[in-house]
Amino acid sequence: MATRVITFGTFDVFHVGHINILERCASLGDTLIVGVSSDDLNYSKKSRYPIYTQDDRLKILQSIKFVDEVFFEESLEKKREYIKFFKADILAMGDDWAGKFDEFSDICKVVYFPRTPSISTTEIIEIAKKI
Ligand code: C2G
Repeated sequence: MATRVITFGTFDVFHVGHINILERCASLGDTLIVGVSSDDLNYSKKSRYPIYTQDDRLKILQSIKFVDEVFFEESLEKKREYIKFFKADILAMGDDWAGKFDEFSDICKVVYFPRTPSISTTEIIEIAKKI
């Protein structure tokens, strides 16, 4: 049976670290589903909105060849619901989240990949501010 992989993220100011994690996630199965954190979810976590709107972030993700399905992640509390709704066999995330989603290993396999070093949205924003 086809293996369905799910991952979550904001994917703001899209960069190669994002491509690398999506490529790795996709390599685990046949279908990659991406939960894109909504603008409101980001605001509730960080007290600021992402640079790119949720619609633009969704559109970018939809256009990536490794990605098959996208949806807005509206709440961090709904991961279990999303995993079930999208019938995911595997939840995969970068290792900045290592251990954080182990609670879902009763309904799917949980995998963490190493982050791509030396690149992040925060760093790009800081560099852009200085220019
Ligand atoms: N990532 C990576 N390497 C980088 C930067 C990011 O592998 N240099 C990965 C992260 O580990 C994550 C994904 O890219 O798996 C998306 O990163 P963020 O947009 O920062 O997502 P985040 O805010 O961590 O997700 O439910 C989780 C939330 O949606 C938040």
